[in-house]
Amino acid sequence: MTQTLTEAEIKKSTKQDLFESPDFYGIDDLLTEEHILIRNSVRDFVKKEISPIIEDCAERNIFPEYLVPEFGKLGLFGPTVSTDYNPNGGLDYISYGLMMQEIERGDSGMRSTVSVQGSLVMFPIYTFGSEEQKKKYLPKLASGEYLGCFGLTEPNHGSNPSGMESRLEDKGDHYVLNGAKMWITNSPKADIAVVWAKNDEGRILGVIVERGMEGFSTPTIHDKWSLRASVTGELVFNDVKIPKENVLPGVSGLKGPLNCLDSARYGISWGAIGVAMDCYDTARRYALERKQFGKPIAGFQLIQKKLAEMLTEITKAQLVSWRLGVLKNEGKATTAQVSLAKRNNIEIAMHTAREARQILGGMGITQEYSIMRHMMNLESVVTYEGTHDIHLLILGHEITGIQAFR
Ligand code: TGC
Ligand code: FAD
Repeated sequence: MTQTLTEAEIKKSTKQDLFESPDFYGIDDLLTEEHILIRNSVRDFVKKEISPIIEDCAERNIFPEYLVPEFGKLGLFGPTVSTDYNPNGGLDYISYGLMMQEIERGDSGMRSTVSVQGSLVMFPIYTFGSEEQKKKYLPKLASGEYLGCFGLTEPNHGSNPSGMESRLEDKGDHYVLNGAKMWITNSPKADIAVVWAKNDEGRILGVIVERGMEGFSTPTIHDKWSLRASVTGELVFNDVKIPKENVLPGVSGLKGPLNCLDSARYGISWGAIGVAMDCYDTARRYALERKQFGKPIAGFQLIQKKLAEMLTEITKAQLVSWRLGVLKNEGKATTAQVSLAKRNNIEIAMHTAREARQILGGMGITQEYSIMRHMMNLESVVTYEGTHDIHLLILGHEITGIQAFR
């Protein structure tokens, strides 16, 4: 982790943050000095490197690719991976969550880049990969020299990945991969893809596909109104020869990709808090400055109701994600607990963004403020990594023991 702030600056910024970034229940007291240092370093980076360029990138639909090695230097990629493979690794899940919160406060698309690389590419290689695969790929992914992507969703199979049609045909010393993946974050720029496909027995395997393999292409999906600073594409496989050493040996079945999703969804629960904090902070400042009927609009009860409800929901979301982080550190977090956090925190972020936009009146729809960009981004965040309703059904299954998906 690059230390960009002095100790004195950390104390100062922490104090200011009580004002800028709500910590109404003193959650900072539950964090270690290292957590606060990490959080403030990423916050500082976002203020200096992301906030000044992000509206322009989103408007022009440009992925700021040059930031990928900077994210690597800051230690954002795979922070929970062991230091054997990631010099910036060895951190806990609270550290990871705080990083996601701060990056997504800047932009959900930037958090997407980071969480795909860490939770959906490095995590499966680290957890299910061979020693050779770990040594070959993890250090380059950690530094940002390589960018990765994760291929699960297909044109005909989104919420129901078990129906996937991509096939790995066993040819003795290698596999042949055919099929297509859709809606893949980072794909047009990725050096490698972790791809899930069925073998001859219909069992799901994970394979590492490298850019340049014959028959492999990554067309871009254009014209998104959401996550415009993140690049999204397809993965197309036409008789791609996959060496057997590129198969992840440690897992088979849907539990492979779903295990990765548990980690990424946890990070998103923190990221959504970052968005809500940014919207709340923007609305609060605006309400104190903007005057109507001879006084700041912050003095009207209806505006105070909106701000009070935002603060309440942000505080509840912070407590949920902090506790979930502790459970993850102890290896006790369940999929249903992760679903509750992802679902709840995105919902409160969407509500906070909508209310904040209203507090800004007409100004709320302009690019001068971040709120409309956040609102558009959240339409993807509420859909990917399991839709809002899929997470409700995961909770319904947990509560009743009855599966309502099929
Ligand atoms: P089901 O029968 O429930 O389970 C199949 C097998 O998987 C096991 N399992 C898990 N294992 C580990 N972790 C979990 N969270 C697990 N959940 C289930 C389960 O025990 C079983 O194992 P086995 O050994 O018996 O085979 O599966 P199902 O087919 O009924 O599906 C359940 C459902 C709908 C919840 C699941 O498929 C699901 O989560 N669907 C949503 C799909 C999704 O989230 N896609 C995300 C794609 S990646 C993405 O969006 C990245 S965006 C990144 C960014 O830009 O930030
Ligand atoms: P569908 O599955 O077709 O769902 C459509 C609607 O039907 C939803 O409202 C859903 O909740 C509902 N529905 C479906 N099944 C049921 C049911 N049983 N009961 C009730 N309602 C149901 N995927 C990857 O693999 N890798 C990536 O990197 C990635 N990045 C993405 C980036 C972006 C910007 C976006 C938008 C998506 C990304 N995805 C990625 C895909 C994402 O995970 C899927 O979009 C998501 O899982 C939903 O699948 P779908 O779009 O096919 O919708």
